[in-house]
Amino acid sequence: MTRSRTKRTTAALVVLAALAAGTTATTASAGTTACGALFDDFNYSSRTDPNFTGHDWSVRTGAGGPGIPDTWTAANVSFPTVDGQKSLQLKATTNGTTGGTTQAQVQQNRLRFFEGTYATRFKFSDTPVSGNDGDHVNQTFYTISPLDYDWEPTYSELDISEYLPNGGWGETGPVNFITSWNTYQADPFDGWRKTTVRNWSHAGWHTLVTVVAGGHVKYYIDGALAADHTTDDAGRNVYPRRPMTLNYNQWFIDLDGHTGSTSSYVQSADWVYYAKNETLTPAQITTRVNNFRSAGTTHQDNISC
Ligand SMILES: [Ca+2]
Repeated sequence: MTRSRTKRTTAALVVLAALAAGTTATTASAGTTACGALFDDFNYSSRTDPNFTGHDWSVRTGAGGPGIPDTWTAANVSFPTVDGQKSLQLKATTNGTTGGTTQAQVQQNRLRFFEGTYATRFKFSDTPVSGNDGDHVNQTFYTISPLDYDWEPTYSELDISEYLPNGGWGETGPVNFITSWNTYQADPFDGWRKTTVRNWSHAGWHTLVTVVAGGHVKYYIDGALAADHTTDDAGRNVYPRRPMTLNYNQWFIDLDGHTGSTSSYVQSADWVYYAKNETLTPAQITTRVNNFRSAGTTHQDNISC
């Protein structure tokens, strides 16, 4: 239960901030027609590149969780070339103390991600780039809505990947949690959701595809179906019920695994794609991304509903 309490609380704050900025939520229903897509090859010079922020991305700073509170650090977001591909890279570091910890988060600001197909090419890391291994770091890609109040019935969240290379949340080895949410209460934490646990190493590059259509949330990793979620084990709907934001973050679920001086972990995303209200196969996603690249297109955003 410790697992999600801090996470949920803060994620909601982030989205509420987006709402306060004047975002308008829209609604959609199953079976609506396709209405555009977002593609980003993360071909930016830095986190302050005006094209990056101009494409409706923001870098989180300041207070709140999940993980170690108040450690969100803009400098931990960069755009290096990773294995030959310009990528969005998020770093998290810790020396085992709250004051010596930094975490990173990037998000699409507007609540416009709902039904359709999500995809990203993501590099998980099992080991730190410097320092001792063993920290309970969490490498993520997810969508989330506000929670307007405890047990709010339209709350929606898809944790497409929460990867803990050193375990945690009851696991002692590398584990990838895929979770679809119904709703929750923040304090004391209690929540309703469906989780698929993949307790083996996911180190390296993987293509994560999630299809949200017709009451099913289907999660694919490297083209293979990893989970098909409809309800939690008590029959409560975990299919999204409202538009969400799109997010990456890397954070520490606790500092219990730390030894030595500072350890640094990185996660990378080569590209992201979202086709609104459109059901695509992993192979179709690959074709579309290849077409963008053949055309020299590093970013396109024509989501129109
Ligand atoms: Ca790229």
